[in-house]
Amino acid sequence: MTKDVKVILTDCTLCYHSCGTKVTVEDGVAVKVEGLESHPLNKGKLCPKGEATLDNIYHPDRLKYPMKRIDGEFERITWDQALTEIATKLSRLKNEFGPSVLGVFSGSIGVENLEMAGLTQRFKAAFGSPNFFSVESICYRMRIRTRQITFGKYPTEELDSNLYILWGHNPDESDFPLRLAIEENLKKGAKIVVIDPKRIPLADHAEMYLRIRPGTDGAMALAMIHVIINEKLYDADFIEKYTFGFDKLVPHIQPFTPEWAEKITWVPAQEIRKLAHLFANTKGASIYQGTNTQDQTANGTQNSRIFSVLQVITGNINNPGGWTISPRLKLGEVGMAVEGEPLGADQYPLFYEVWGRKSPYGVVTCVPENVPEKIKAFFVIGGNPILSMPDSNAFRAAFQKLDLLVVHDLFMTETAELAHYVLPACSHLEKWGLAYTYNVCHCLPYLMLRKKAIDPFYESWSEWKFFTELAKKLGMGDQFPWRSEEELVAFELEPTGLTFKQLLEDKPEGAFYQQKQYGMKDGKFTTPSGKIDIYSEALKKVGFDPLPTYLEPRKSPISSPELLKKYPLILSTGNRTLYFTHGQFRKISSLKEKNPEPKAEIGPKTAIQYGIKEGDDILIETNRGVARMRAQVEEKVSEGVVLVPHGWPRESNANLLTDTECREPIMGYPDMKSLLCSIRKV
Ligand SMILES: Nc1nc2c(c(=O)[nH]1)N[C@H]1C(S)=C(S)[C@@H](COP(=O)(O)OP(=O)(O)OC[C@H]3O[C@@H](n4cnc5c(=O)[nH]c(N)nc54)[C@H](O)[C@@H]3O)O[C@H]1N2
Ligand SMILES: Nc1nc2c(c(=O)[nH]1)N[C@H]1C(S)=C(S)[C@@H](COP(=O)(O)OP(=O)(O)OC[C@H]3O[C@@H](n4cnc5c(=O)[nH]c(N)nc54)[C@H](O)[C@@H]3O)O[C@H]1N2
Ligand code: SF4
Ligand SMILES: [Mo]
Repeated sequence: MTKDVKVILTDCTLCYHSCGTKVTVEDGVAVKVEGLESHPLNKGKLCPKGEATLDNIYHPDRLKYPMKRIDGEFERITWDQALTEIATKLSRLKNEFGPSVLGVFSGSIGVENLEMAGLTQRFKAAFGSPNFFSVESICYRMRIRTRQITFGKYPTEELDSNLYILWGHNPDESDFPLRLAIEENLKKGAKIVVIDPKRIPLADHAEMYLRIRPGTDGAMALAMIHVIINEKLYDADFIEKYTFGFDKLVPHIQPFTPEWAEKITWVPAQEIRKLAHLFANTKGASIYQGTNTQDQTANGTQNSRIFSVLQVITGNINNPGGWTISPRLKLGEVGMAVEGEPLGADQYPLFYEVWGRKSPYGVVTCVPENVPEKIKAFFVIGGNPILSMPDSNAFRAAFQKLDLLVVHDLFMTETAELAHYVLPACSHLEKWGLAYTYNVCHCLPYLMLRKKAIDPFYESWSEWKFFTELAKKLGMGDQFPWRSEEELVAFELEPTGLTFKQLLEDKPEGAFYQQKQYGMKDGKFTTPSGKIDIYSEALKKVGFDPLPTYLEPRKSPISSPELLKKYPLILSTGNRTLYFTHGQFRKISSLKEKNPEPKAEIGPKTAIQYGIKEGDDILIETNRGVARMRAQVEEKVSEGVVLVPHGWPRESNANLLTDTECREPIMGYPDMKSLLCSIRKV
């Protein structure tokens, strides 16, 4: 008999980049996943994770059935039993304590997974709770917010540039599409600068490599502004036409000299001057701010402000290779508004609201301290907060106090192990969705249908099916009106003018939904001043400096000399590896072989000082806890600094070392990049 063979064009969601793929399906079984040549991000290539897609999708450890934890053991139950019991418990909690006792969390796979994030958010709103959390309150949203405050809109760096300032960003590990683009642009004469405590591979191609002390990037960037202003390297015409507050910036910046910055950052003043010249004299230059590196430190919001001001005063806005404001993609809104404010909104008002524009996100670092008083039930949809959120012990203790913890995932994660109910989720090949590369991926306005290529694995359900069926049990089925996943996606597409059918039949490979435009058009910005706010009333209103400033990390050689006696080394956590996404894929042998163990990287002198050799098992300790890893002694790593990866299980979990209470003051992000630690051989 001949086989039924189909080739389906869709995207990869094994990390947030959403590369284009071709999936070959034979008699209902996916047998091959390749890169899609016509896709503008990955141009036919796949990273090792993407190549291992089928090992993940068909992994024997995938969750097959709904399960309930009874006396510490998981037992298989039916979906109907799970949903009935969850609904009964939720209703009881709501009657007794009100709807905001429910908190929901969606993970990093959800940021660009519109259906997952949207439906999770919708569910809590239909239930009546404002408490939606996601990785957005530890990653990336801070920069979106800050750029919105500054520009009214959200400009992003492009894939192509004339000067790539890799500021705490290592594309070889974390940004496959950008790495491919840099390769091409290097051939055309593009330049690179690397600012990093580790000499990353691209430093070998760089004009300059600056070895910075973690957490001090803001100080260096301020000194660059100092040089650009005082040596008159700025774009006076651009500043005059499009900005507000430059006159206030000039006196404000005077104390922040390169010599001041050298003492703080360990980067020589002369190098800072040189970089300021290179940056100001290159048209089409961009700062590629580490995707979370600059957020997860005490100066996070201000770092994003300083980078914005650097782009602005050099006129690197809306020009090819600079930061560009993409056309906004309007989609049908799956999320819903709800009364009340999420946890953290009062403490971190700018994260929640700016100029009356509210965001649905609560501040996740506030969760542990509010369980069980305010939060008694919690849903985790596509995330693993026990490994990924700061201070795992605090999250674990909090989750153990919940009346109800529900996890919807493909695998039994460390978070799922604590759950009352674990529910099997469909992978991206088993459900319909909408893929877009807009937010994270360097302003490429590209849209594609994420296609259901194969049937769901055993009894796994999509987010649409799970929330729709649970809503029915709770008597709020009318709030989930879509009768199928396809209908939901068609609803999302409505405002774009593209239809489901068009994307399926005419544009299976995806399409640019709008063309990018350079230039300043009418030159108006949707800020209160109508210009780009170098001086920000929005920041002033909530009690912070309206001009860019620097705040030393709370745990550092300068700000906490007492703590330094016990913890003399600087700790930065969460450097990415190409082979894993956060806590995922540790069971896929082709990937695990490439990166078999968690490695703490230290410089050779630091190793000698602590009597540690390459390959030794070591303990890393902070004031919050201890983690065990293998020592990797590397000349590439700055002395006095310890770099550890996150996402490893059990005793190697880097978030045993981090702290929910060590928060950035404006938006509440945890410090994961500039802590203090000690190390010792086991
Ligand atoms: N393969 C893979 N790709 C991923 C992910 C993944 O888990 N796996 N995760 C995705 C997600 S959600 C995110 S947020 C991004 C993260 O992306 P990024 O935040 O850009 O992380 P990295 O690319 O690992 O780069 C971090 C670099 O910053 C350096 N660094 C550490 N501390 C500091 C500091 O204080 N200052 C400076 N200047 N440099 C510092 C490190 O040495 C490292 O080279 O990656 C995304 N891509
Ligand atoms: N110390 C330290 N910690 C960090 C960081 C750091 O730099 N340092 N980085 C942080 C950052 S930037 C981020 S974004 C977070 C990420 O944090 P998380 O998003 O919590 O991390 P993941 O391990 O990727 O969890 C995603 C889960 O979703 C599941 N999943 C995959 N696809 C689907 C699906 O379609 N449906 C459902 N329901 N589930 C699915 C996967 O199996 C996996 O268990 O980690 C953070 N943690
Ligand atoms: S970078 Fe790799 S894992 Fe991420 S979407 Fe592309 S192929 Fe998939
Ligand atoms: Mo992230």
